[in-house]
Amino acid sequence: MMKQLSASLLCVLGLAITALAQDVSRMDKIGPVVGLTKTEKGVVLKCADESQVQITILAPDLIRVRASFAKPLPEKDHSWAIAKVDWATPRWTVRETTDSVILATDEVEVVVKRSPLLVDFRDARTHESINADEQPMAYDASGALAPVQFDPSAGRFVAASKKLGFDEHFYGLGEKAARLDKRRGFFINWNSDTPGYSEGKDPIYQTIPFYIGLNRGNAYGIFFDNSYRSYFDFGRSSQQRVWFGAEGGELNYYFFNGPSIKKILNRYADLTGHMPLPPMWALGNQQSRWSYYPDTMVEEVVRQYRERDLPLDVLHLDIDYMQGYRVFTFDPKRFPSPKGLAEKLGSEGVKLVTIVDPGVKYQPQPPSAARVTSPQPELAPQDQRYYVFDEGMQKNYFQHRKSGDLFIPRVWPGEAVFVDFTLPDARRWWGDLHRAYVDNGIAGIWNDMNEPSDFLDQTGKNQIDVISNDEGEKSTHAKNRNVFALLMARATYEGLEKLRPDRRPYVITRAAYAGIQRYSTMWTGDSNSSWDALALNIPMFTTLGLSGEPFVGSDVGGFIGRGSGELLVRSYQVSFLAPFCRNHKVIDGYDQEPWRFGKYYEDIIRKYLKLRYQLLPFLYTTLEESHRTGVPLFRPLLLNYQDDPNTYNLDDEFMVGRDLLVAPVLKPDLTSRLVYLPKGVWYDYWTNKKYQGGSMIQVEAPLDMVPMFIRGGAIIPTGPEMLYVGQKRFDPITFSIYPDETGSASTTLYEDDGLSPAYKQGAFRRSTIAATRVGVGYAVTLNAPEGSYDPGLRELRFVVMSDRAARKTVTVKDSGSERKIQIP
Ligand code: MIG
Repeated sequence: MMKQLSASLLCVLGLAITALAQDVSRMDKIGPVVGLTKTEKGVVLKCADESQVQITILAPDLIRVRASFAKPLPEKDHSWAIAKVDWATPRWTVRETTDSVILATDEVEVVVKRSPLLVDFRDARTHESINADEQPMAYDASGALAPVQFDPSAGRFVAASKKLGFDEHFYGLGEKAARLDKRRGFFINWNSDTPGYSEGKDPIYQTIPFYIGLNRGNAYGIFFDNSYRSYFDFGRSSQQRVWFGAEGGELNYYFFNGPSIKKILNRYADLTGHMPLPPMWALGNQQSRWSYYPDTMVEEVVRQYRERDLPLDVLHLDIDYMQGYRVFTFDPKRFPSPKGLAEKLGSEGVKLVTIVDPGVKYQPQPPSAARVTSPQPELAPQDQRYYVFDEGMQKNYFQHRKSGDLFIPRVWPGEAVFVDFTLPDARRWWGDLHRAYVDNGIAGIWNDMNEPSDFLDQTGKNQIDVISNDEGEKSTHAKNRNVFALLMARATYEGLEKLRPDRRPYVITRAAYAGIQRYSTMWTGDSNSSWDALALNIPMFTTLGLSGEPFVGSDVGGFIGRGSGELLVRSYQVSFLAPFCRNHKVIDGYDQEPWRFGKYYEDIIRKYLKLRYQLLPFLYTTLEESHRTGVPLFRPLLLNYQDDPNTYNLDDEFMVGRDLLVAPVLKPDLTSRLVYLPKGVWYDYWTNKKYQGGSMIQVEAPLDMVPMFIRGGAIIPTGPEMLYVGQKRFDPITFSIYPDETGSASTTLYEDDGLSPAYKQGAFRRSTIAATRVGVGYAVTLNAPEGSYDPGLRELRFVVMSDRAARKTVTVKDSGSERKIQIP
């Protein structure tokens, strides 16, 4: 029965996709090149059919292609995703042959064949093709694609097709409920509220139209910066073609030259923005529930955590803290003194994060109704008048339909309105409203429902005629849906930054568009409490990392459905090393806090949470690397071992940074599993047993143990055990040395105040540590650190882990200057 059902489902799906793909290959093609204008940064090609193609050289490894069909390129050139537009033009050349126009940088050669117009990105040195058009760029001139077109008024379907390599692999594309390698996959981007999604559900919450192709070990990237509903086909409908397209807008994409994935991620971060460092406590353990209320319940949860000796940094308040789901208010009965509560929890080392949805309760009142006159409007009764609605109406910041009617979706408060976040003034206003939280000691903001979700209609059809100002363009939902969350997060981040300039903002979002990392961290929405959903964590986190979003996590234990102690423990064994580690559960779900299944499970969970806190110096160092380089903390093996094809499809293991490899158990009742270790020396974290990598090994994995390995050549810095970030200083710091074949190991340690934005001005300390074997002992060099931050005098311990029996520890005082340490 199930088999039949899924077979027929597949059939229907297959048909739909084939039809779509055929349409793309039958689409109208851009005309041949008939003229060329050279500009300072590239060329504009004129085509026989009045189309234009602009090729812009941004960096030796970054080239932009922009095409308009049957008309000139528009003057306006704006994207919410792009962080950097002022690129210093690198050295480049252009030459023409009878059949081609060839642009070249030191790295890439862009060969544009004139007729038919085909773009081929080649290696400038070898002249080998890296990524080439399979067909000319295409558009839907006749509107024949109407059945898939969401908003016919939005414009025409535009698409590009690329040759598909026989052994080419695809990564990225943001938040997809799919495995790591996207080869043969077909995906749609249209931000959608999809509770209880499972593998294959598409689209889900986010749109990151950026992917990485990996062909014979060499990688390139493509960022199709188009916020309309978009499509990516990695060889699902054709053996020879990859295509991507969108239901409107421009064909506008960026080509990133590798060959290393890390280099591409670095450039992608330059283009769409680097993730700023969140406060260090964001790496602490977090707990949530839909919903904890009243205040005494919140206190009880924290009390339980402390009584049970479980680390905790953050507690989330879900929608029921508000007065009738009115954002920027507190229910005066449930939370009479949010400030008092924040202070109380603060003394236990726990911060509060409140959820903020985009839906502002629609609350028109007769003019006679009393105004909110309380000095703290967010705490005044709001049933007479609701200050947020009143102000937004008065300032005309809410979205309207084309007809001029106010757009009134239905969300948690019932009838509601949405802010037009494309308006800079509206963003500033929304940001300022967060005073209601900041003044009450709320430490961070959780943005939910920002697809934006509408209970009346989740497809977006009911919003299709909603207009956004969009820099004066007054465009429709078809263009603005996918950037709504990005702009809301931006308003939130910029608001927090302004209200509390000496603190790093902490924002977490469900929906997103490319560039979101500049403003917010994320979690993967309403997952299931199931083994399948747990297994999906790894490809989802690593894929998000490969899409420019380093700070990721999911509801630990799963959000919807019935969990178990075993599932919760295994879930922590994945998430205790994810940037975002938060247990969360749906309103009608069974309780899921770490102690809810009994002491046996609680004890194991405690062990992993404590280990997370001990690893903070290592995790924070790796997070700072993500901020600086765009290379994520939570990595697929292929990111560190790009030349090893055994890693290309591997998504039941992950790495943290370069040095830690984790192979969690993702199925019930298992007490051992196979683990792939890449070439090199590896140490079992628990037993210190040494392995030679390059093969699969079978390892024990009883419930209290997650298989974990340290790369030979690594030094792992750890701190003391703690219950919350800031409870103790990082004193001592222990450097565990895991020598490679040659007896060497090295690392860096990044530190700063963990709270303020001063690190951007150089208030950090980066230390490099290297160890080499000398006779039977080790010589350790601690280089003079970089940066102006001074963590104060403390102890540094050095332990060589090569041989557990003969392990030696040397402790020195950290003086902040160059040191040579001998380990006998
Ligand atoms: O319609 O705020 O993904 O984490 O608990 C559901 C209530 C709205 C969805 C979020 C979930 C949150 C819930 N929200």
